[in-house]
Amino acid sequence: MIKSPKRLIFLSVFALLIGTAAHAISATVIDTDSEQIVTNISGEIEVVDIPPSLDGGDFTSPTYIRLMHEGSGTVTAGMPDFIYDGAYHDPELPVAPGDNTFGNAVTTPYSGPGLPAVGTEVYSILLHFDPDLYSLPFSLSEGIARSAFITFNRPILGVYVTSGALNTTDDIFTPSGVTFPSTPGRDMEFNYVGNSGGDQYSISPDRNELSLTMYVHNGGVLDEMRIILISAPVNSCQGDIEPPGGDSDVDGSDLAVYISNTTVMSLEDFAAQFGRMDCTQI
Ligand SMILES: [Ca+2]
Ligand SMILES: [Ca+2]
Ligand SMILES: [Ca+2]
Repeated sequence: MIKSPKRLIFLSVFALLIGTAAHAISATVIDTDSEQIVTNISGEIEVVDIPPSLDGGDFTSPTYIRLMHEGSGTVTAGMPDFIYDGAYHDPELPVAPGDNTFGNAVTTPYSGPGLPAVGTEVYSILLHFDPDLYSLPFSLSEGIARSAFITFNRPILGVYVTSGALNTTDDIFTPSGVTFPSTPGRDMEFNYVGNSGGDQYSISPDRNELSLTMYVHNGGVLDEMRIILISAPVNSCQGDIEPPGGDSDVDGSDLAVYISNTTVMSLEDFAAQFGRMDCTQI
C-alpha cells in the first residue's frame, strides 16, 4: 500500500529513472566463490582438483582425505533426503556384517532445513579417502584412519554417505568425464571400527562445521562423503543487488543495477528497502 505523498514522489522518481536509463548498466552474474565456502580445514585433509578418475586405486593417498569442490548443481526430484547429522559405531555392539553403512551405529537425527525445492541451485563438496590398501590381506581391525575438521561460511544442508545416495547424486554435480567409484564400498561404514579408529562424522549445531574420520581397513577400498550446501549466501535485503552479492546496504549503486533489470523485484519492494544499511549475508 502506498500512503504517503513522500513515498509516491520516491516511486515516481524511480519510475522515471527506469524509463530513461533502462539497460544502461548490466548486472554481473554472481559466481559462488569456492575459496570462500571453505573457510578453514585442519587435520589430515587437503584441497585438490577433481581428477579424471576417482575409481578405487586411481586417486590414492595414505596420508590425506581429499576435499574437492564439485560446484553447483540443481536439486532434482530423485535427490535423496538427508537422514543423519552424525554417526559412529556403537562400541557396545558387535560388527554388523556386510555392506551395512549404519548397522549398529549411534546416529544423530537430521535437524537441518531439508533439501530445497526441486530446481534450486545447491553446492557440492566431495570428500574422498583411498589409502590404496586393496591388495593387502583382508582385516577389519588393521587399516588407516584419517581425521579432519572443516569450517564453512554457510550452513551444511546435509551429507550423503551411503553408496546409493552418492551414486544417485554423482551426475548432478560432476563435470562430464569424471569416473566415480564403481564399488558399493565407496560408502562410509559405521558398522565396525578398527584398531586405529573407525568412520565417524558430526555436523555442528550451527551446521557450519563438520568433523569426520574416514577409516579404510586392509583389503578394503575407499570412503566418500558428499556435502551439500546452499549455493550462495542469501542476502537479508533483496534490494542489495549490486554484484558481487551486495555490500550490506541498499543505496544508489543498487538502484543503478535495479534500473538495468527491474524483473528481480517489484519497484515498491525496492523502494521500501531503499536506505537500509543493515543487510547481512545469511
Ligand atoms: Ca570406511
Ligand atoms: Ca568405504
Ligand atoms: Ca548495496
